[in-house]
Amino acid sequence: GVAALLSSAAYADSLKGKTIGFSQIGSESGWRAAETSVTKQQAEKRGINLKFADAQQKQENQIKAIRGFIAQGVDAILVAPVVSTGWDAVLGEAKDAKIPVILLDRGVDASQDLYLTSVASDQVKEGKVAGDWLVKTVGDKKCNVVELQGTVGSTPAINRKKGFEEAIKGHDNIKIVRSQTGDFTRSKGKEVMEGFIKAEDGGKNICAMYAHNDDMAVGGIQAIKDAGLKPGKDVLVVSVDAVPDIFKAMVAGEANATVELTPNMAGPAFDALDAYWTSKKAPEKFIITESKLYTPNDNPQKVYDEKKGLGY
Ligand code: GZL
Repeated sequence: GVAALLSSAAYADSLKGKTIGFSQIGSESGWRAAETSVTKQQAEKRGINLKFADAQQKQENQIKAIRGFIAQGVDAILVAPVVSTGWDAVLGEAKDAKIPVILLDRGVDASQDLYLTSVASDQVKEGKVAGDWLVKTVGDKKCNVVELQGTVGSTPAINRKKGFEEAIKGHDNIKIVRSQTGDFTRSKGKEVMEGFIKAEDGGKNICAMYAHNDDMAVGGIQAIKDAGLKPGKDVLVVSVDAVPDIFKAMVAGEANATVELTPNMAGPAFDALDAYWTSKKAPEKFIITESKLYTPNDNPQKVYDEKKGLGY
């Protein structure tokens, strides 16, 4: 109908018919799965021929996929880099092949001229927003925190830790007593939280669990319940992503706060490519997506219902 026609007309032709490779990390979390489905929807809308490669969270598979895209002579490459180091060589090969690379949702420690632009959230801010919420919630009450870190060496894990520590600095009543990676997955989050509870006298003196993503938080919530404790009450639960299942936990009174991360990193990436190909002008180097705090005061059932329809 006309609406569809108008919406497709909203996208410039410079992307139509182009072949773009997407090296995706894997499907370790609900958020990652949503990013994949949104990227495919965005490509479809723009008439882009998307070549998708799932790396099962292994950097060597991402590097292989990128080399494959270069060999195919794709027009552009999207990469969600699983860790921040080890990209210089392969990004250099893409540059030599004159194929623009756009980073999605995580950063790299490579020089900025090796990629056209990066679309990601301000992950230090995400950690800060989470920490500020905890500071506001506990006041000057003693609060021992256990932290479920994301994938070791990934920018979200590094930055979300940094931001949270900034927020609790100067509040000596709040202390991170245990911190370990749960690799952004539910199963590992549950396993690590079980270890924390065992190590912390059955979890009695654990006041809060800070997870770098909701999937690890959901796993941790199960471990808290298995230990006979009440998540959301005995142990406060704060995390990042705002995926549907954390709102389901909020409705059940088992989670307290999450910081939203949009799964639509590809939309701004494709728009930047379109601008670059149309105007020959390089887009801004860092496109930063919004971060918003959600708590049970924000009608979690309604948010759950809305998000459920967005490709999670
Ligand atoms: C953050 C993104 C993280 C999500 C996790 O930008 O890289 O990776 O927060 C996902 O859910 O595993």
